[in-house]
Amino acid sequence: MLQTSRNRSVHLKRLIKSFGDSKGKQAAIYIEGTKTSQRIPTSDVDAEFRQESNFYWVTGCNEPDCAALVNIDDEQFVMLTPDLDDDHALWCGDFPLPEDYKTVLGANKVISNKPESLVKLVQELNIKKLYTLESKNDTLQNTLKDVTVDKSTLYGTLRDLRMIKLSDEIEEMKKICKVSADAHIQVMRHAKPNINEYQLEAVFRYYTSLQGATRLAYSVISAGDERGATLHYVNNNKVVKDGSLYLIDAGAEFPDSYYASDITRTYPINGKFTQKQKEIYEIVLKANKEVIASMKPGVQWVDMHRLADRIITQGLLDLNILKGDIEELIKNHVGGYFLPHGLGHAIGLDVHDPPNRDGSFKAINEPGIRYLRTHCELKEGVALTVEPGLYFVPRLLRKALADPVLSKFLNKEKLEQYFDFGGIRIEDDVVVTKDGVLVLTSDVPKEIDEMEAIIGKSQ
Ligand SMILES: [Mn+2]
Repeated sequence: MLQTSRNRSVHLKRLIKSFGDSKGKQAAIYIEGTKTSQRIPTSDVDAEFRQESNFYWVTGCNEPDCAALVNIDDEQFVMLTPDLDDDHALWCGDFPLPEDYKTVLGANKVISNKPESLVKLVQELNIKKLYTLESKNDTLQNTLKDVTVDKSTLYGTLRDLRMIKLSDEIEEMKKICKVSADAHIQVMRHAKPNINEYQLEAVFRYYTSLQGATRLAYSVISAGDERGATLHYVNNNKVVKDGSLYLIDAGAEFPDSYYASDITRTYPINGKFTQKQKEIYEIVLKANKEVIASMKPGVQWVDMHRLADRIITQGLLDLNILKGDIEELIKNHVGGYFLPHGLGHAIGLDVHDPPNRDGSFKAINEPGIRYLRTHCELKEGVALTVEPGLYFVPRLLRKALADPVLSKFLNKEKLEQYFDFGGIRIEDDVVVTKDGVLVLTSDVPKEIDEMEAIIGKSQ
């Protein structure tokens, strides 16, 4: 059922303000929520409903099959809601009435969510331009023949607004991060040699569900042995061998407030780091901690990626896995073969909060950093993941070894000893404050001795 969201009216005001240039020009914002659907089109099983995040951010509405229109001229907010009947209530329970959308969500008007109702509304309000989002099934321009439908502006506007979290949103993020953090500790306690990856995934799901966070923010990556080097491994069905590393990347979300958590820890499944594991782990830990200590308003996120890349490159140089001059290694992007993904991404209502996919920054076409999903300058309220990693991906490394330039920097004999090592990633979620960051996931241990004290030791 509908819930009051304190952010909702503030979000709506910020959105309208962003379209200030369109005031007095008969323009409106139109946004659709998630429609109910079947899991498979021919089946009789409903797909799990999850509200579209932009729609939720603007309206605070977590009901299916709704849409909203915001008239920029007079700031009126109209909800379009599904026509539900007693039959619907019989199977699915009670549903909100038009009055509820007004009193709980602050809608000025509530109409039926049908194409003809939208056409009538747009005519009544004399709207000439509609800002909306791209959607797969969009027949809006055909429905509204006399209206200019702009599908490109709203995405970037909402992305930039959603980038800055208000205090209520930070509170929501703290809550979900705490739940996920506690579950990560439980996973550590349940770890033991020869356990299956799905059993540890189940521990995470169990402990987050127990706290009401019955949904995952993304598919769990539960990876033992060399599978930790597969960045988005989701099979989670193999036994984790004694002596190997275990990587778990998992975050839950609450089913009605949606904010995501995204945490990764990597540790030996048997609870004791070998010297070899320790050496690599400490490099990643250093990158994680130094980035977090360097983050504050005004800092460029791209520079933080470069800082992590430098720490990892230097670490591999110190271990004699790489050779040569550090500046030469950096210039040739050798680190990108070991940290082949971006340092982190915006997080909020979505685990990957809207990335800059609309060409608002020029991607840097270099190994690793090309996958950075955002190029923001840090500002108070920006929430990001910090997730440096160090992976030994044989496929990638064989390519580097065969490259006449890169191979000069690689100590082949030493490197080959790591081909079955897997990968290490340490991921925390942070929010930028006035002069630094608040780490939302600090409850999950990441120091070697702290983890060794917990792994395999159920309470
Ligand atoms: Mn992440």
